[in-house]
Amino acid sequence: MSASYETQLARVVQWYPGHMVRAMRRIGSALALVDLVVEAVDARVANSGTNPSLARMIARKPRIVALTRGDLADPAVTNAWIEAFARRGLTALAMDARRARDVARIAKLLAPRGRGTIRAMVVGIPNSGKSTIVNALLRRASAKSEQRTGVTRATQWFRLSQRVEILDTPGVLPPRIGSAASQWKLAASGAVPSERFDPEEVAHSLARWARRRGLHGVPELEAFAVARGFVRRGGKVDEHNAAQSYLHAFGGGKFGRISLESPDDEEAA
Ligand SMILES: Nc1nc2c(ncn2[C@@H]2O[C@H](COP(=O)(O)OP(=O)(O)OP(=O)(O)O)[C@@H](O)[C@H]2O)c(=O)[nH]1
Ligand SMILES: [Mg+2]
Repeated sequence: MSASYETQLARVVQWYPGHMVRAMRRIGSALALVDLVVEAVDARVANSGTNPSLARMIARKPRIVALTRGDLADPAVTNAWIEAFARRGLTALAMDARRARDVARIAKLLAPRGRGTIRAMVVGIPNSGKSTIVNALLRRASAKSEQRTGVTRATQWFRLSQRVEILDTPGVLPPRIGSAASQWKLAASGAVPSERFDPEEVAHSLARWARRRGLHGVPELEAFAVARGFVRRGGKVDEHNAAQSYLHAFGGGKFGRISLESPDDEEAA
């Protein structure tokens, strides 16, 4: 990977909009009210998909990790993550956050004990499935949830039952995203708004990463473009639109169940 590519991608992905600053403040002030924090982490990027500043903020609260998109991740790698979190004293639950049956394990932890009200808060990076978890717990689509990132802009309380309440919060990325590898992985997993990165660079990074690992389900971008008919008059490949479609296919699991990070990754690229 060339240095210019890294600096270029870094410039694009390193941005920290004001609404994330405000979200961090709101999360901080709501923290005193909650008994449990649910951190939504995309199982495919269970390292880059965590936010160290958020983790520091919630460190003193009882918390669990909801490994969302378990249906899209490699099940063996997800199990390795669950063990890795356990070694750090954290309970991680793998789930398809859209399924009420999967999130029921979170609901169990929210059973009221004694007389008071139980309050939980769902936090995580953008697009990690926070509102989806809330909706699955409610068994109805109340919290706005969409495929694009940055949908939830304000914190919002929902009542799960008479004495259980849950707070949905906006996604917050770390102020600095560590390595170039973390940057393309976060972009490929949908945590970064599509207008903030070049889909061709990210698609090529994903293809190169898969090639090095011998993951044959992940095609080269050019082959994908030709197979899907992204060819302009004159035979030139329309790489930009092909790359968007490529990332969409990856996000929908069309290339297989793939985890971009595992706990025993030595080199993150
Ligand atoms: N396949 C799959 N899709 C999921 C899962 N969890 C969430 N999604 C999808 O991911 C997209 C984003 O989910 P949201 O719940 O809106 O994510 P969020 O964390 O609330 O996002 P922001 O509010 O933008 O920070 C939606 O299209 C969901 O349907 C999951 O476990 N599996
Ligand atoms: Mg949301």
